[in-house]
Amino acid sequence: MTDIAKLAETVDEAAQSATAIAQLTFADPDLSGTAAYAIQRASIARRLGRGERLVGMKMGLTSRAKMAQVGVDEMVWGRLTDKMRIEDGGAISRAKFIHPRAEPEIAFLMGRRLEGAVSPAEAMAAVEAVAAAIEVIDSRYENFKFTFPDVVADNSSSSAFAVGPWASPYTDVGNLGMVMEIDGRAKQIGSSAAILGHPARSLAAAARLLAEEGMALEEGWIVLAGGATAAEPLSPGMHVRLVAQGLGQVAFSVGA
Ligand code: OOG
Ligand code: MG
Repeated sequence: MTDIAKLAETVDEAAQSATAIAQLTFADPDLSGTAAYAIQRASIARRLGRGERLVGMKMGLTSRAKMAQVGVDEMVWGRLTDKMRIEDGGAISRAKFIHPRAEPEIAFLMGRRLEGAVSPAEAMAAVEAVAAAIEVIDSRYENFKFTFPDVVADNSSSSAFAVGPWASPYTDVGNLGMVMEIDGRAKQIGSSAAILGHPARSLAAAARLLAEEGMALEEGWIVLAGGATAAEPLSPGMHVRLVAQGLGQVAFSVGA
């Protein structure tokens, strides 16, 4: 029997103390996806118990580049809390992370609740605004290595995110050029089309996957569609900026 509460404590403490842990599947090779999502739920419940607020969710492994970088080829999702939010133009402290990486994303702001099986067009009709976003992922596992159940239990590596200015929901986000710069130099160049062919597909998938856990995308939530390119490792002193065609930019810096 998988001890959900114990493993939730393990991943939560690893995140809080920025200390890498061994993959859960080393000790429990049969860890199921269902148990992994239960661990994620319980670990985030611990955060909510400390006063954090659930503000949305993020989709992960929705592009080929991302799947290839981490060697997992199934979509995952994770929960976002208010404490993970980086103000646009703000800073993070490198010391609070284990081995952080940044990736370019598209964010959706939900204008109303969205639940279950919906088409991408139906999903977009529930969106109030869209924006360029950068997610900071930080796997709690040693060497940033994991299997599907490992990463799901670890809240799909969610650790921080910055969202740029919100734009009209009628902005066509289907094929926008995305350039992620570090210290003014382009490091990752891609298109939002890399996200399942269209980020709206990721939003529809989010509603479907959440329904499997008895959840819905709630009004006011932020949803990240997933990295359009591979992620870039972060070090102190770096300035990270994403420029997304038609959406503008979002940036943050990395302190010690
Ligand atoms: C897993 C999380 C993936 C994305 O946007 O694809 C993710 C990871 O790469 O650590 O956030
Ligand atoms: Mg991501």
